[in-house]
Amino acid sequence: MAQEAVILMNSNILARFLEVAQQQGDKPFLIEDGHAIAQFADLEWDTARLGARLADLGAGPGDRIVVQVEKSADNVLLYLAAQRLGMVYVPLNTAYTAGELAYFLSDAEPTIVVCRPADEEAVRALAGDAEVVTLGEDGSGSLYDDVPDRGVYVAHREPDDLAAILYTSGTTGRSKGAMLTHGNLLSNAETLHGLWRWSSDDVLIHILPIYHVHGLFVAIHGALLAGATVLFHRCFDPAKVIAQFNSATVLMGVPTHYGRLLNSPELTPNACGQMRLFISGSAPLLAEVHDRFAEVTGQRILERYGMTETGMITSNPYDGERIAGTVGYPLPGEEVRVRDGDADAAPGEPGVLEVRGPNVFAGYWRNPEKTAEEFRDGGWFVTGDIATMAQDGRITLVGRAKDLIIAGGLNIYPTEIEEALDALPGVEESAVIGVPHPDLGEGVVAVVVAQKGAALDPEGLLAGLEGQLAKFKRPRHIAVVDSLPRNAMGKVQKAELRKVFADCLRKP
Ligand code: MLC
Ligand code: AMP
Repeated sequence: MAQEAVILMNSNILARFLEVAQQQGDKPFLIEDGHAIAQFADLEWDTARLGARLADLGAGPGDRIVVQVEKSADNVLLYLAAQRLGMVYVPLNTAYTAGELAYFLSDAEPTIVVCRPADEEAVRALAGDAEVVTLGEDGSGSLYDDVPDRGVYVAHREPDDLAAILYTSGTTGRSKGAMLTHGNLLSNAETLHGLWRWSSDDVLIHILPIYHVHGLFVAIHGALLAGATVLFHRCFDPAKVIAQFNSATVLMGVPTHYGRLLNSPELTPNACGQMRLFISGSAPLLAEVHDRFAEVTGQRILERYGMTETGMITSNPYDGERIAGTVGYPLPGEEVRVRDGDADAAPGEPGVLEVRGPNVFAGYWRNPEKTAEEFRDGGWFVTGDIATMAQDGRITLVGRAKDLIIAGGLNIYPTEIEEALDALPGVEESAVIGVPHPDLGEGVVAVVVAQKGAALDPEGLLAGLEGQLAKFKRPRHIAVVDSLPRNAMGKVQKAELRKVFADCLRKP
């Protein structure tokens, strides 16, 4: 009988990144303020030891690690070390309150929780049996207390094994954990690698948080797969970023970043130096911002569209025409359709955008009902975005079927805020809407009706929300009104409210 060679391909995304890292010699991976804070050559050993530390804490493949810490090189290494061990990485926005965290911990049931040193006591009270370790912005904290002088191998993972769970809110009920596999993450990273012409000569300016798809997967994965150096920023300072255009090649941001760059006197026609690619996504980029950026810099921003559940779905072309107000074409290897009921919408006609492909997530964590609701036969995922598809396949987003506000690239679900407001004393009901905001794109406005005899004021209501909701979700304007406009079916007419309050946040 012929001997068949069995080749065990490891689909762990870290295995791929380490292959690339090995070819980068002594090139820095992360640079902050001119200093190398992580090297490609060290990734193997650093992640091996940190992986051993996580193993010593009792974790193994498939176990969840919940991480709510400030952006730092150590945070990036922690993410990679978790992948090394085959763990499922669950990053959380640092703005989430203890109340929000309690839910994520009970849902994810992690083996390890990594939090900021200052939060340790509060997190321990919520973490049950999980091991709690701390990681400060400066690398302090108990995570590094007992890192052993031995490493762990890169765990073998199949393409369908989970690499991460990212929580994303829903229009109803609590946040859902989108389960992303090694196959999802690697396929999206490889597609974007080719499409956006990543190379090891690239230098990425990294200004995004690393608890979302955009900053962690699109940006960090893109650089790791290319062997590109990253200029690391913990917060966004337009002047500092513009000063790096001479030594960098790629920038990724949300529209708010581009608006702020444009408002910065340092952005001049000669400022763009070496830059070859400006990418925007996570929220609609106003055509006006796109055009002004092109006028000032001579560079057309490349707008792309994606979701937590799917990674990137469409992109304007690298070489072809980048048209303001459109999100370009479906990525290679992915299929997109625009549905009007059970049929495809005619070219140019609006419908709900659906996507399928290797990028589409494996479902919502421990929530088969929600998963079933969001998929159509044949594996099509329903995005909830309303789009048109031109004859040539170009996609334009024209609205949302989901009641969602996107402020500064962060998703905010009105229902969650309405529920919190309605639970406050004296509140009869409320409606939360998004209205134009010059810096954030959209801002949150709450329209509240008082119970009979109750006196409500906006300051009191805001104080009532304190500690319950992450700050970025809090209304920027609260109006107390006698009643909410309703249609014949009794449904609150939010479109009406959006008109009435359209100008209330125009001045930031
Ligand atoms: C901060 N604040 C916000 C806010 N960001 N409020 C509403 N919306 C936001 N996005 C509030 C804070 O709570 C704080 O309130 C005040 O504004 C100042 O905070 P800050 O930290 O100084 O803000 P700043 O640094 O200016 O942050 C703005 C920002 C940031 C745009 C740089 O929000 C950001 O990095 N956004 C990117 C989010 C992102 O990565 N999205 C990708 C999701 S993935 P107070 O009361 O304390 O003063 C995805 C898929 C895809 O969507 O396609 O990419
Ligand atoms: P999230 O659930 O945080 O991943 O956000 C995904 C949502 O952000 C999408 O469903 C879109 O509504 C929105 N989005 C992402 N990219 C764009 C874009 N380029 N233009 C408009 N909306 C976008």
